[in-house]
Amino acid sequence: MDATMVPRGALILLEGVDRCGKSTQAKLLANALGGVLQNFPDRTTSIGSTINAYLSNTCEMNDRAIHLLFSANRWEAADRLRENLAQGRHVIMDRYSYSGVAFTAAKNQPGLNLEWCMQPEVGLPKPDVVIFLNISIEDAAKRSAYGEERYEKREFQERVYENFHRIMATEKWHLVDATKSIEEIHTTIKQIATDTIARVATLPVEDIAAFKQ
Ligand code: Z5A
Ligand code: MG
Repeated sequence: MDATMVPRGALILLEGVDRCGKSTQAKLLANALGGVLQNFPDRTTSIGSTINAYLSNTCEMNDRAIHLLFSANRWEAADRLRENLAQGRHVIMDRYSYSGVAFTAAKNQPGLNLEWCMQPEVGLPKPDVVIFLNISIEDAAKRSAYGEERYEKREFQERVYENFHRIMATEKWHLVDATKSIEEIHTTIKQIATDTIARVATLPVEDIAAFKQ
């Protein structure tokens, strides 16, 4: 590596079911690493505001159309993600493509299987590491009552949980026990992140991976 070049940043993803603690841990990790925090859906964009309207049940939408909007919401952030990584900044993501796939496929509609749901993600930056905060729906539901948003229903959440576990059977994710204390989980996650940062620092910037067919 050229001495003037900065090592590239790491793309770190936190995934998991509702209430597992993603947002809590993503904030803590971003602070600890001095990294950039990126939530999905990003409700601050115009696509994000349509997603917000859908999630809060103020509009209806075709299942495929909303799925593609969730994906478009990632595509509109993709250049910025790559730029941050190239400039040596670590990006910590709170949900990403796998939430997109696990939630839409949980609708159990004909043709909306995991494979179809993953197609619009092809070409997006692939996380360097996926940290899955593992907790049962039963334990997660004890943290606070489900709210009013569209997917916040127990039976639906059970299917999302199963989908996440189907996806992870084909990927190398880090499974972290999300029933531990916030501090214990943070320590575990920080170690995984630190190892990942060291691993990717030697890779050329052009090597930022993308989801493949
Ligand atoms: N969605 C989709 O359909 N397609 C997509 O492509 C994407 C998303 C990206 C909105 O997501 C919805 O969009 C979501 C998936 C769908 N649907 N649902 N349902 P969101 O990310 O905006 O959702 P959220 O409002 O942030 O909630 P969340 O993600 O479910 O929560 P969380 O971030 O995992 O948990 P938290 O806010 O950090 O913590 C929850 C509570 O537990 C809180 O009171 C904490 O203080 C407490 N907590 C956290 N950690 C612990 C521990 N370790 N012990 C005890 N208590 C804890
Ligand atoms: Mg959250």
